[in-house]
Amino acid sequence: MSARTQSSEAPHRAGFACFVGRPNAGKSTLTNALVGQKVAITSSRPQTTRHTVRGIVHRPEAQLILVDTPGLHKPRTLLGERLNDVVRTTWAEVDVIGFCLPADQKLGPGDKFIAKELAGIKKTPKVAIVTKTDLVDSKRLAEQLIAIDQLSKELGFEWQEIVPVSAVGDQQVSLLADLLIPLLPESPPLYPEGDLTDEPEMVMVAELIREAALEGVRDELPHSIAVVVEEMLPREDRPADKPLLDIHANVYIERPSQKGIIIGPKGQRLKDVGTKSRKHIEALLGTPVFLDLHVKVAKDWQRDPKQLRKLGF
Ligand SMILES: Nc1nc2c(ncn2[C@@H]2O[C@H](COP(=O)(O)OP(=O)(O)OP(=O)(O)O)[C@@H](O)[C@H]2O)c(=O)[nH]1
Ligand SMILES: [Mg+2]
Repeated sequence: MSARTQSSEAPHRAGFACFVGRPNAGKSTLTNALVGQKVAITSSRPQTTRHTVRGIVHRPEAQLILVDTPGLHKPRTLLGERLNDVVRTTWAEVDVIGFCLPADQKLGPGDKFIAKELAGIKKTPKVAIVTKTDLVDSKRLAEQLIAIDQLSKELGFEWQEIVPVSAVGDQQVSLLADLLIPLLPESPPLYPEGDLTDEPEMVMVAELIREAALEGVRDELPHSIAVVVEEMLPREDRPADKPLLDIHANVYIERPSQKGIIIGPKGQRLKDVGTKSRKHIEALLGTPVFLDLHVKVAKDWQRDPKQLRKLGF
């Protein structure tokens, strides 16, 4: 940590740092670890994040607003193209770009492609973040650090920092914040004290349902799932000390043949998704919830502009 950030006379800083990288690189897990609370859903399936999610880190001397983005990938659908556009718009607007590269995978064409695009954004400092360091030994980590340094040199720019972190092992996570903060502009706080995200509750609820629905599904199905909360209403006629919130949500899939998998034998799978997500929703909202889930087909929604609009993309 530099003397400047420790000094009580240091000016207050506030600004935006985005996390970009390939799908599954650990961007959302890192965002949650820095914020200290789950603001973005995560999963072992690639392309989990589908919109930018802001997570806010509060320090006495700074407010660091993290912008978690969808993984940048070779698009195969209109949804994929839209997600990539979101990433490119985001990195053009932030104060610092954090490029996440998993320690347990050698740099691939996907990483190089992203680095090349980043090289073109001259004005914004770029920090390379080596994620998932708990999965590798120190020799492998050293090789990765060298490869990442080499990559920027080949492309004619320098990383402001190269930081190895483990969000799961809680290693160097707060150091990363220490290194990002000096790269933010001088500014008063941009969000009220205590706010951890600006995600609307309805969106967070839908995401928690999608996260539960993603668990255990394979192949194309994770990509086919979308969730929309239709209504959240306090149940009438409940005593003040025993409130209940009724939540009605639709789980969309793309083909009638996928319906059976999502619902499961005798509806058990959908029931499990409901039970699991309800726990997280109740923790988020701080109130008991009755969750009503319906599975609907939105035919080929990932490729259909009209359906995408309906689903909020
Ligand atoms: N061992 C280990 N696993 C991690 C770490 N960070 C993330 N993961 C795992 O990596 C997988 C992907 O994590 P996400 O945070 O969803 O990745 P992402 O980059 O946000 O992925 P997209 O939203 O699809 O672009 C999940 O299974 C995480 O549990 C880490 O520090 N250590
Ligand atoms: Mg993500």
